[in-house]
Amino acid sequence: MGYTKAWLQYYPLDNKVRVPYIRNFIWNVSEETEVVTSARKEFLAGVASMLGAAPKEYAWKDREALNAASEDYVVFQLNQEDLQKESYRMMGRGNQLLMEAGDVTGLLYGVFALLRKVALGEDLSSLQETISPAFPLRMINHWDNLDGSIERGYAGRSFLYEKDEILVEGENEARLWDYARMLASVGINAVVINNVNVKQAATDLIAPKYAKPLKKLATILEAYGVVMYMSLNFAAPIELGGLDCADPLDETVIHWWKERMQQVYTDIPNLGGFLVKADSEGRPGPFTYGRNHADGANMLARAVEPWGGKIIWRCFVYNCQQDWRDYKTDRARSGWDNFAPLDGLFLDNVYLQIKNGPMDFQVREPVHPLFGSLTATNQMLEVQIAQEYTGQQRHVCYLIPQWKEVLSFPTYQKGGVDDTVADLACGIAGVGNLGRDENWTGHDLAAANLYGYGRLCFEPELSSEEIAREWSQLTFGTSPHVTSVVVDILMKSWPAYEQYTSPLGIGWMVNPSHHYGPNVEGYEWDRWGTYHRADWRGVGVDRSSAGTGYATLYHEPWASLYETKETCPEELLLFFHYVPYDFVLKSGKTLLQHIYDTHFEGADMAGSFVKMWSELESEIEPEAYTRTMSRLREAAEHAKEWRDRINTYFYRRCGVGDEKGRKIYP
Ligand code: GCV
Repeated sequence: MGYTKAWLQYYPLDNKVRVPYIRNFIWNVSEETEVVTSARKEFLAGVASMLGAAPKEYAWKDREALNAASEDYVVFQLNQEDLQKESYRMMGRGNQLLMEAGDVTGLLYGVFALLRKVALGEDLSSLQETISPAFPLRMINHWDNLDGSIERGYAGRSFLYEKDEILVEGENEARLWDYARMLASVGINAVVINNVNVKQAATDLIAPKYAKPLKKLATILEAYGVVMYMSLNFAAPIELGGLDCADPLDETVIHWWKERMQQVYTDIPNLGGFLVKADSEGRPGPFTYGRNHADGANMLARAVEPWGGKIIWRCFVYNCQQDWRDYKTDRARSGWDNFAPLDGLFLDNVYLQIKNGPMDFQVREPVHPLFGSLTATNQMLEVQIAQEYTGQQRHVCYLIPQWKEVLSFPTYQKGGVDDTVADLACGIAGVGNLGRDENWTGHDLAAANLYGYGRLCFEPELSSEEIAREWSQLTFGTSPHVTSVVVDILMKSWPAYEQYTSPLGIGWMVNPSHHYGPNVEGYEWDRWGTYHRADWRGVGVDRSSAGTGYATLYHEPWASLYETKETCPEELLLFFHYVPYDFVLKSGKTLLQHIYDTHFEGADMAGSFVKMWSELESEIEPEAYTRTMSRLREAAEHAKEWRDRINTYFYRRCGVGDEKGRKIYP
């Protein structure tokens, strides 16, 4: 099946606009790596597509002639002395634009940045900028299974696997090249290719049988500066190696991993390393053997260390067999309780991957308290681009503002100076939202999350609006009307989704298992530690020091602010406190009235997205227009379902109606 070019459209530019520099170029790069080839190919194709003619190449010695004829041109070259790896600098001077890069990957990023600026119609003549990525590790985590399914995938089946085969041949190969281009165009430099829940065939990815296609996949990605990683099964010594245990301190186990890694790295020398989900949701891990997570991670880290490999170890560890009657155990605490005491014990090539919040990618959560608590451990932030709890790519929910809030959160580890999550993290991982659908992401507007994720990892200071604007213009063209409508919908979407779903940070009011749609008590009596504790008087979880003590895991002033209902940021009120329905919020409304109002307003907003989009009918390519319209309509209806279920639930709980007399089903 065909697929779109997503944001790499490179629409032909208006002939009347004269774009300086890019018609002529000098490729003053002697290195001949695959990445250099990709960079050059991208420049040639991008310019040809936008200008209708390929750029003309000149030799270094032609500069004087070009200058004498006042012809403008771009010079591409490396400058490893002044620039860091993966960085680039663009300087417009007279008739010359000098594009320099710290290494070949920086050159590739520079080319994509230049093409982006041209496509956006930016003024190149006064360009003076040096850009370095904010985080060295900028990853996508695929949750793709080898049978072709995707855990929490909302855009069709996997384009990486089918029937336990890796799809690196024929038409599938072409798609992988385009995928690598998309990633590089926004600066993503690493990909974990399989689900963290490593089961069945996926355990064998480290066995010789997959070496050949894996090597090919790694080579395709590498040509675009993307390093391949894999998720591994901690119990592989048993399931693959036939040993009787996977104890990380057992000599036979240690030896088995070393040998396996030697083989894997001999086959795929450019492999970045491994991602591990251990002792989590039924996956095996060091706890089985009475060992801790530092024992487990370090054992693997030693095995990959000779090849410069990294072990990325997830902190998503909690008791998923909880009893709802147990008010002491708090799932929100578990990541901190398991990992904070191990700070400083991990080897240098271990990276702890920490979800943005302490629960699980809800529409609103506080920032994970491990950020700011670890002082001597490599930390990575994990966000979910896949919209598991945020509408499953059937609702529009632009998540860049959420991630920006997390990245700019001051942990106060160093008294509020240089201690935001962005300051402390050395990498970001985003759970991918891609699949085999024609538009890659199911909902056309969900591609803004993937695009924005990459842009944010590179330049976190970009605003959410800027990113939305860029994405809209690159995807749909530069019509100011289209851009303004698309940006408006995107910017309103997360607040609207938050309004019509579960209120004030409490989360979890979804249908169990598939997590789509409202079910207020769906998780209330279950074993997953996900309770909202609503009764006839109020709702929320007491996580103050009088409750589970979770609020105390933060540095001041957060600990004190979270401690009381009066000082807690209201968007997180029910996460931290059990609150009576008649509690008066800063707006002067009661909690109950706030719930009613936000649900009516949010659902209305979802309805207005349909109207806003309909204005674009004649301006957007028909298939994309129709696909998007059908999802916006579905979401608008579904938002009403959310509104009515939530409002009715609370009405039935306390018997107090809406002050404004709107319809609440009895
Ligand atoms: C890959 C949540 C999801 C699971 C996911 C898990 C994780 O619980 O619902 O599908 O498993 O997070 O992040 O490991």
